[in-house]
Amino acid sequence: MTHQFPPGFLWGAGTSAYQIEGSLDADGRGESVWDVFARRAGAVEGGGDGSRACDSYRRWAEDVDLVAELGLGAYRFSVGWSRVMPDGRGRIEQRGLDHYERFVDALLDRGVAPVLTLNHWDMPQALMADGGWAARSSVDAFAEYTAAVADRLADRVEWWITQNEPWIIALLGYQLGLHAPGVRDLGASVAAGHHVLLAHGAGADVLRAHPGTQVGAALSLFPCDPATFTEQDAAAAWGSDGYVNRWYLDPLAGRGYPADMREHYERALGRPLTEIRDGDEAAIGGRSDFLGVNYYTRRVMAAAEPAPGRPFPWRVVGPSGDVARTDEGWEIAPASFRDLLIRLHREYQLPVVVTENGGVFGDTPAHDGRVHDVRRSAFLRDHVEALGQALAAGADVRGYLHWSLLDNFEWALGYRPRFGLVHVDYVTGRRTIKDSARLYARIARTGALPADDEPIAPFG
Ligand code: IFM
Repeated sequence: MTHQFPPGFLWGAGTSAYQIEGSLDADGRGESVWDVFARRAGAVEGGGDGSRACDSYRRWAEDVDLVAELGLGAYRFSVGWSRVMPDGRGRIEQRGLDHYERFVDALLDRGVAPVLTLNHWDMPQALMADGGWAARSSVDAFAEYTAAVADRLADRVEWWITQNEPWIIALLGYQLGLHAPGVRDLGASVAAGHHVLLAHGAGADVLRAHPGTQVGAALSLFPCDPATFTEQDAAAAWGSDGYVNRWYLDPLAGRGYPADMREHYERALGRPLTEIRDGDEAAIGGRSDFLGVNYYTRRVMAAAEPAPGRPFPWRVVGPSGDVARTDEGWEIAPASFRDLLIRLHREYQLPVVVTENGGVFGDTPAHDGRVHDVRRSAFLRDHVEALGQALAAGADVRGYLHWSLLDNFEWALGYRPRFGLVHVDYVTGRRTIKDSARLYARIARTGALPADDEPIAPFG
């Protein structure tokens, strides 16, 4: 089936500051938690860091040209928090804001809608003196930072994403210690996740004072399926859904935290969740104009006894049999994407923007100088088709932002995984548009999927 997407549907691509910018010392930038974490021995595969990345802080005009050349209507990027508030609180670095103002103006000049993320994991290191997101003071710090960026840019940026992937911040940053700031403490992770959501509420309140802004948080959502038809595995899937999805969706939608997951946390920690105070849930809910959805794959779950390193009675077992996978081993599951979007519409009723979707496919330039990433093209096609099916079933989805515009620094995995529509040679900085980007340009221009056998013209 070929779906015709509605006029005005936002087709775009995304990146984030630490993953592409480099120039970590430019224009008075302060240290971020990732600067410090990446220096830890063994923290990043291959020992890389964001000091050069795609060199986008200097090559930003080239990136804007790429977005325009592909005919995309939207570009999602993040503001480097420590470029604007180098000390975490107080002093505002105007040179950082000048950079993003130039960047936003260049996008607007090209008819590209900026989608601005405020926190894509690069909290100023100075805020770690209090405990980072584990400390409640992070909420006020985030509101201060939001006000500084909004005062400069809210007159021209419509789409704002306060937080990127609260669960991943809590899980990898504070529970497992695999991302910055490298904390391994379940209690700290609950506090961090809660403060990230509270900060969404505080940031949204700041942005609402600026008319015409649309505010949302981007959640990493993983549909959770039981491995078998047993009641135990069904309960494991539901528990995992509480941990990964509902713990964030429910409070954002104004329902407060789900009671079943609160019990799981309280049992695992052996204490009540005192970090969630009276009035907090009311300060998180009802403040989102849209829900940002980052979708990559699903989780197949089985019941398991809690054990050291496994605080809850479930575990990820993965799909059985031979399934299609990306080069990172993630199952490619577009039907779960469709079902997720339909579920969100039925259960949460918030308009959705797909703020991330993509996969790792390691293709590099071939003998003809082009990148024939046929598997990314197939991935894109299948997910856009699933999105069309969700729209046809009534889901209120306003846009799709592919992850990522560029190959970039993939956090603890370093530079090996390539998520880009555009290949980046990290030695020269050279950008090469991949075949998948040509397909995507075609989709963005026509608002429909081309027939399977239609040749991919350059951009015409
Ligand atoms: O690269 C990341 C991004 O920063 C956040 N969402 C998931 C992507 C792929 O792992």
